[in-house]
Amino acid sequence: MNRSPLHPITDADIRTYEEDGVVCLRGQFDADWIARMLAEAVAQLDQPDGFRVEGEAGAEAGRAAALAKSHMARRNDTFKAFVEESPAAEITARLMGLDEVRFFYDQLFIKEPGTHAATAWHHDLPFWPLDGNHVASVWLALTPVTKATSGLVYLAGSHKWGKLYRPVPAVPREGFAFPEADAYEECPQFHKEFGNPDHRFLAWNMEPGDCLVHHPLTVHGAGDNASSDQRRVALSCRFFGGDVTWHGQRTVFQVPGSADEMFEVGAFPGNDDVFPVVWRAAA
Ligand SMILES: O=C(O)CCC(=O)C(=O)O
Repeated sequence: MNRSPLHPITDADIRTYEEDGVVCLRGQFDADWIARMLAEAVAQLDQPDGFRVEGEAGAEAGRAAALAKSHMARRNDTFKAFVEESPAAEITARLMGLDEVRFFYDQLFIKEPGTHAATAWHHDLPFWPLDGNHVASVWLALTPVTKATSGLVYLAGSHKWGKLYRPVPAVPREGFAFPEADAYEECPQFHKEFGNPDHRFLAWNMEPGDCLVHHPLTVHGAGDNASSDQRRVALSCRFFGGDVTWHGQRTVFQVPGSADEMFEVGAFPGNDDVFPVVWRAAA
């Protein structure tokens, strides 16, 4: 399994990340990583935790049809190894121009064939207790992904709009957003704007091992998995460093082991126990 990116992160990749707020990188993870993570991801369908859609046509008996689950790396050695030993952290550091990055959290998204579980348009920062630009998410395709199988669609440049949209969880819950974030404006239903020439929508057909890396304010969403036979599995890992500061909780989202009082608002949350450094440039 490769520790470093299989291909150099180019100046063109960095420019695309900065300008569009997202970049698609091909083939940076070897087949062993994909096989290992796909097996561990699919095994999560049999676990009772996470946010699940049950009883859809595509689900095997007794299994969730869609699963969204977070923080696996804090309790599962395979996901932990991916965070610490795969090239994911280095990829984000190079795109953000940082000498080191810390692990924020990991998240798994599975949608079985034929599952109605669109990912609503959103951007990530309003869900989190952080401020700053230097948080990047690596969304790694573990299966083939197209727009029809719920591939992500991004709005190029939306990370520069100066907007914060109200964070709405996949399964709406009373009290999810705290008053400050609840007052943010509603994120528009951008699929109704697909024909609008003022917007540049970005989507990719991806193979297992391709990844998307996005800025915390880049707006994105995904449709249902309309395929009759293709499962869609993606592992999203998030890393931060550089200009990030603690904002305080905007929603009930909390990284296990962290608490609001542990961090000073406006200061870098450099707690090695909760947010360990997982990649550092060679001296
Ligand atoms: O995979 C999905 O449907 C959602 C992914 C996402 O929103 C993210 O990784 O930030």
